[in-house]
Amino acid sequence: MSSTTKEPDTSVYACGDEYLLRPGNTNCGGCGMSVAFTMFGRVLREMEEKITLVIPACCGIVAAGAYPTTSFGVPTMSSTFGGVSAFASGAAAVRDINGDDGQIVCWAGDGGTFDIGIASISGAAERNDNTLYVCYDNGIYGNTGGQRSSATPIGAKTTTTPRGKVEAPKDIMAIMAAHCIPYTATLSIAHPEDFARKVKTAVEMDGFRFLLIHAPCPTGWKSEPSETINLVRIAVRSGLFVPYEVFGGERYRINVEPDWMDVAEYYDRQRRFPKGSIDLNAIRATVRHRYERIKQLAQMWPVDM
Ligand SMILES: Cc1ncc(C[n+]2csc(CCOP(=O)(O)OP(=O)(O)O)c2C)c(N)n1
Ligand code: SF4
Ligand SMILES: [Mg+2]
Repeated sequence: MSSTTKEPDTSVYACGDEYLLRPGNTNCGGCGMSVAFTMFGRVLREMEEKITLVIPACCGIVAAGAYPTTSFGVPTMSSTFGGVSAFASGAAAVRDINGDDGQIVCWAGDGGTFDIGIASISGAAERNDNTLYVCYDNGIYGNTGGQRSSATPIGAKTTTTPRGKVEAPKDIMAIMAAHCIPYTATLSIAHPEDFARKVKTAVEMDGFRFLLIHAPCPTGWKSEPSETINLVRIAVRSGLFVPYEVFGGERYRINVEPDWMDVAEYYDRQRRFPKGSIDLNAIRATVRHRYERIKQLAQMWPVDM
């Protein structure tokens, strides 16, 4: 071993591994969830924070691989969809009884969060159970071949919306903030410093914390794997995805302002929006309205008061 080789810090990741998500996993090329996982793991490693993962059915748990090998460098529990937060709350209770430290992290997709797990998530949030919930939102049931979820954007063609989805996505941030939990935030993998700061902010707090990550799925979005970061960057620039944070359910802060690049740039780079399935002018208006609403909340109830 050369003198420059870094010894793995076995106190951080139980397997003594450098990685939260190891290379050689089965995720698709350009998978936004994989990028987010790696970024998330680096921040926790830097903070020397121990992690136990709780992952329901989703691409996140498929990435674990087949027993006895695994792509995860930390202890990982595979949960049912409906019980994801209940599993995590139980693990957190055991951690506390044993006097252990570290984070119990739920890592779940939009299907598991917006739709199927919402009851147990709401219960844990209402009790303010001491867990960190991370939802990677690819706006689709990716693992099962691309069905719609309630996070799927208007106009997107999925296997269950062959002509394009009609309904607008559920506002999960508003739902979680309404639980008055200590911290609720949106994260973009195109803004690594803001991403890292928010993970640190969440980790340094106790109680139920909720992070929502915009995570392109090239397979479901019919986008080029090399476009993943560009897509999330355009989403922020155009106001489609607003990086913001909410403290205690009432103090708001926008972290990256849009420069109002045209939203068409976002839609043109994906082949999941059939011709005529979207009205770009209506989307532009909705995006402005949503941004103005968050902005007003941030002006009325700023973080630094
Ligand atoms: C109660 C229940 N309903 C449905 C399924 C089938 N199922 C497995 S993964 C999945 C999609 C998950 O979507 P999401 O949470 O968004 O994660 P992604 O696959 O996109 O990573 C579904 C519907 C299941 N395992 N359990
Ligand atoms: S289907 Fe989508 S979310 Fe799942 S591993 Fe592939 S790119 Fe990632
Ligand atoms: Mg999904």
